[in-house]
Amino acid sequence: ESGEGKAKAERMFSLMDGFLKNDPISLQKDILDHVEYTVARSRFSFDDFEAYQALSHSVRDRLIERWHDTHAYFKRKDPKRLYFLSLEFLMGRSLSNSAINLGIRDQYADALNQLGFEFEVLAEQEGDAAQGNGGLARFSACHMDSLATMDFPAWGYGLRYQYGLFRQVILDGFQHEQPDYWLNFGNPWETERIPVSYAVKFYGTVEEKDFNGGKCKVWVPGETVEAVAYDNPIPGYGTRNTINLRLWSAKPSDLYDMESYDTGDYINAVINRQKAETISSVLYPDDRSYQGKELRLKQQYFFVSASVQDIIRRFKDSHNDFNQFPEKVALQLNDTHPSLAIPEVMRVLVDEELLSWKQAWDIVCKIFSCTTHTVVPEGLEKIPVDLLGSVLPRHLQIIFDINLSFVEELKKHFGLDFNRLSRMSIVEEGAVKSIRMANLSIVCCHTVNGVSRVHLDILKTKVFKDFYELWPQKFHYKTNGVTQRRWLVVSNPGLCGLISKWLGTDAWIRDMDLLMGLRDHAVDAELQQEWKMVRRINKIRLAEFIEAMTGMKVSPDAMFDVQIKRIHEYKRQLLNILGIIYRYDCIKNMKESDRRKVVPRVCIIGGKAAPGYKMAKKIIKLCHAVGETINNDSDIGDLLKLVFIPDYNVSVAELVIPGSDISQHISTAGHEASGTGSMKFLMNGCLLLATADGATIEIIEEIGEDNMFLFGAKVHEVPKLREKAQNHGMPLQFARALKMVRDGYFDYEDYFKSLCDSIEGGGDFYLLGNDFASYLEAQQAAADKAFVDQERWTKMSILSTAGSGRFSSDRTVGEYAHQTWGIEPCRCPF
Ligand code: GPV
Repeated sequence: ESGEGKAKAERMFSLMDGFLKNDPISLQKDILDHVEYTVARSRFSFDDFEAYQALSHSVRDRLIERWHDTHAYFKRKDPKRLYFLSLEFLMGRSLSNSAINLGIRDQYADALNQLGFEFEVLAEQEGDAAQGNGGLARFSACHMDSLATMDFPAWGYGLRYQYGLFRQVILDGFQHEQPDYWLNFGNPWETERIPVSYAVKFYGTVEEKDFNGGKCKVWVPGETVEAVAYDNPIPGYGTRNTINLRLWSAKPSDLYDMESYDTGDYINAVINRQKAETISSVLYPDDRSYQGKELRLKQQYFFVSASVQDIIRRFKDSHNDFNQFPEKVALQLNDTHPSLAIPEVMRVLVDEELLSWKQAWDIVCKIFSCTTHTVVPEGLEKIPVDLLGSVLPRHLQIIFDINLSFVEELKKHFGLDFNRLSRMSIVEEGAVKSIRMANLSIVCCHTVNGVSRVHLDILKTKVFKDFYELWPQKFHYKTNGVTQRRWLVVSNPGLCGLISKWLGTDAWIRDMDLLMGLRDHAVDAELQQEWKMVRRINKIRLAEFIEAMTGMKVSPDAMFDVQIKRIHEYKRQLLNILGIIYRYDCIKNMKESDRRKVVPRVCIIGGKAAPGYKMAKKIIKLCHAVGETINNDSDIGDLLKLVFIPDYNVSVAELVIPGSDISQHISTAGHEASGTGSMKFLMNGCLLLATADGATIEIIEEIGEDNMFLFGAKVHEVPKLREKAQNHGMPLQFARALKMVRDGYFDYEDYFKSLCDSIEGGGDFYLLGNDFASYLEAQQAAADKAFVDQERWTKMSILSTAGSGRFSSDRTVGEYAHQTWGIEPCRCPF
């Protein structure tokens, strides 16, 4: 650095007066300054929402300091960086999480107290950032937290949707979708980076130009849209490292449509420009169903192109040889949604950086890896060739070229096995010729990761069998995890305090394996007593929430039995509801003496159905109809309640999970790739009622079968049982519960007919009938009996938490870093 530059920097630093201080007076002054100057309210009069705004700006200032230092440090050290590309991030609220990760939550709470405010109350003011659908999107969010905490030099990239996942409103028991215009109330966590913007091209033609004695391709676009960066700081816990989640927003481009200004129709030209913004306006709310929509394709490319330009610009800032690219860059694709990054990198390297095809291909093969989250081939994305050719003409050519050499390689390896060639080809011939994005990803990624052990088995033997035979070394699994910062520290402070007290340290917040130490105290009467107390307080909080949301009073003495997740036939919420109907019917027909032995139960169900998913919507209605009958039946009283929690999201989960006694993870074996909800419940000492599917199989290994309630067919039994289900009738209890629905016991029998038909008459694809008896057994014998023995129950609960260490996303991210990305921690000094 020049002497002049250094002098200037020193002068600026002396003016800054060092970093922001965290003593109560400084924090109070800071908050009040933000009230006055940022929120523009008088410091003598502001409400909870304004206090929340000022508070979050104050937290954000501290995040920005660390963010700057982290990035300056990364720049100086120049380690290999990971870029995590995902179309969905389900971040939820940021305030508590940020304050806790910065290590200053309690200082803020004190400072606020003296101003007459309560930290928790202000935290409740924040909206839920729902830029994603479900598990896949929460996976991205948990990974960001772990990447930051473990000091990895990583960036997240995504789209900044103006409308997040729809709000679920229930009217007369039916789901209605309302737009989630979450930015209405401002978003203090993001920073718009006006200078960081890139032009993204669409449509047009590809021309050949002479270049240096050869030919090169030039894409002449028909439309150009500007991508502007919005940065969201992600603080690690117990470290200064604060990484970045960069989300792109679409703006009209200056280059846009110059000609139309000459036509004299100025007003329409401006209105048309505005349409550019629709690209990032709304999140698609259907998880795992691909519809070949043009807007969705444009979203995917928009996000990918801006991210790739940004990554290459950063690389070129300090490097001039692309051969070093793979030593400095790893690109992780979250499912196939961002897989257009592959032809995009090829295009930039070949057409713009003028590398040879072979050079570019060698680089591409070294930098990409992906995670796949599905088990069903129907869930795989396919883009019609006509659509891709029109929106991205150059990318289609590149994909065809990649496929050409791939098919040559296949012929060498397998000979002229045409069936196999046509199954494996990136291009699907057929009524609608399309591009198989999964095949493209597998061909170009050096590693394909499944999300649990059994998931990888299914990929190897079914979904990607052909590819596994060709490249067995490419296929791996990293069992999912979730971050204990959000799912314990933020959401269950009571239990956290207890864990730290009994372990004698809070180091488990960065090292979850330490939780095993709780095993030694599982039968300690004192811990058991404290454990029960904390759990009871959480149940009371949940009961209050239920009353506020639904008007229903439930007793915290009852057993809280919870199933919260997206509504899907394979997740079998219907099995749960039919079980509840059966239980209701039993109680109704009981002698008074038997009733006294019934463990009162509150069944809680929550989740959204994709707006176009008819069966899922019927399941929501059935839940309400059954609840209506049961909850108003004076014969039943408090013995059984059924509550549907509307608008399930991350913040609701944070409240419900710590207050649950048992939770249900009851997918038909072989259908849930991993499941991550189960892990959050496990950490919080909630017992699992589950099938041996996805990650549950590995949970069993950690905590033992005795500490949970297992039931149902196993993965390998399912195909045979499916054949049998065609020929055999239903078990009696099952048929009886179903008949009540059919016969209109809960009204709406016409509406529910197709739901009943989907499981009766040999079509019981998800094997509800088959698993029903063992489901009831697990529910009654195990869960009811165990609950009565509170000592045993509490022991199981403690052992659940104690055995949850493996399911921290820190473990998962560590495995990815080491085995897939080849990155090392880069810890910014304090
Ligand atoms: I594919 N998942 C999801 O949330 N949305 C999708 O579109 C697809 C998968 C989920 C899986 O269903 C879960 O089993 C898994 O735990 C989660 O992704 C994270 O891997």
